Amino acid sequence: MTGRVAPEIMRRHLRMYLVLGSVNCSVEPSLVLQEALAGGATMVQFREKGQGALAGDAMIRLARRIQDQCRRAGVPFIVNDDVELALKLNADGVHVGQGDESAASVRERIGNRILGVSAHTVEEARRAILHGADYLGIGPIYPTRSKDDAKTAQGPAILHELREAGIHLPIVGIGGITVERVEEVIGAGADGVAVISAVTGAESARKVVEAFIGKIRCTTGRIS
Ligand code: 3NM
Repeated sequence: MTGRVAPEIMRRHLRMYLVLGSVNCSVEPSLVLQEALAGGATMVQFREKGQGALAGDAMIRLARRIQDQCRRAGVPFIVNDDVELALKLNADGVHVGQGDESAASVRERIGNRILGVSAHTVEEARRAILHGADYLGIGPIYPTRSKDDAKTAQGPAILHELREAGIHLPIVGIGGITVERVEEVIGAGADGVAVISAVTGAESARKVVEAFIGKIRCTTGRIS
């Protein structure tokens, strides 16, 4: 890699960001992913967390399979939290929360790979930027059942507040986002949506992702 990802490229990657792990899928995660990629998912995060999450070799095998699918589809593969795993697999990036290793130390370890940081306030967002984040994950925007330790939903207003405070870094909203809520989330200042259950729980992941993409295109087209 030659340098840090440019913000304009980052914004495009964030448009329809699928987050998934085996815990979120009632069928093989690779099948869900195949459908989602066919529908046009723009970036993928491997997040193997929660009750019944895989560990050890089984977890690494799944991560490699997902990475391989992302590579074929030409979309970035991001690893949640686990910097060791990201480096071992030569992933495109890492996403860390506030409770994980400090973003500054992650940046040092991952070089120019993509660094995403979860933030819940303007202060956390500013610190993440100083520490070298390429994008911010802001959530939960709406109530979610996909994260055990999720904070209280803040609503899209937090996105607006961050933009009003002069934060221009690419932002993705996360938590309870459905196709019907895209307009509100993008309209409040996010560049894209990060989604688990609306896609992994759908009868057709492909159709839902296509619907997300259609809605995002039409909303961003109206804004920019
Ligand atoms: N992080 P769903 S909310 C992984 O607020 C994650 O930082 C969140 O899943 C945060 O789309 C969340 O099913 C879960 O609500 C998102």
